Amino acid sequence: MIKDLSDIIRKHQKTLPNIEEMDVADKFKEVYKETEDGNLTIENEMHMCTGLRKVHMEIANLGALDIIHCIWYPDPDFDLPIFGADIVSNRNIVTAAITDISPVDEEHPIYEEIEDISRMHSFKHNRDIPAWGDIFSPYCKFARLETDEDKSTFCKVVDQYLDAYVGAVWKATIDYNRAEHRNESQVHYCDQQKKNDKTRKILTNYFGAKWADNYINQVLFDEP
Ligand code: BLA
Repeated sequence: MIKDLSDIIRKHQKTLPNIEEMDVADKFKEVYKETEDGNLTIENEMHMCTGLRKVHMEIANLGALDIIHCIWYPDPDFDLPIFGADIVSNRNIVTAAITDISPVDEEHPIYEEIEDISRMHSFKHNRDIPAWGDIFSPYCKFARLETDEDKSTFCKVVDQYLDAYVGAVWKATIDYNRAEHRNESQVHYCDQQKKNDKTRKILTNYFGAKWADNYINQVLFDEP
């Protein structure tokens, strides 16, 4: 599942306008640690392109957990929402699979497109979005995936959301009028994501509070 999803994300990444690799600070690019729970690894890939300030995918293996975290953060000068996905798999059971195209402004034409995609796909075990998740759109998918069918459906949703999203990136033009507002919304998105205690807890458990704090603020949810 992790392999399938990272392949899908990379496939779309390649089609972004003027995509180029970004430097990741050495201390965060590849993190390895040996523990009683086995070897921990975190790998980060970052790109930027016209319209997006940061195209980030992280693949982590922390004890029994396999994780993909992916956020495509727009440049606030462009009229674009935020793409995000997070998959947490515990020994082959995907306990959390979430993907969304999250708004940073009042409206965006992409929502007509993803409303249709969203309606076509459903899961056996939807999960409740936590209180901090008011940043997500009505088309946010959040489920526990137990069957191969559900896993395949989730991959399709990510594939189709990214297809729509890449289309929106190509169409996006610079417009400064709402840039300040979109900037604030993106800061709010990051602030809310930082309220997810589950991310902080696992990183703190393995790497300590200071490292976790730096990693969350500088790598996962850095502000524009
Ligand atoms: C949940 N995220 C989780 C969980 C863990 C992590 C362990 C709990 C799994 C579960 O409830 O079954 C951990 N996620 C991580 C870690 C990293 C990570 C350690 O990416 C990186 C090293 N989280 C995101 C993004 C979204 C997101 C981009 O990083 C959404 C676009 C959402 N993760 C998200 C949500 C939950 C979650 C909504 C459920 C939280 C809850 O139920 O309280």
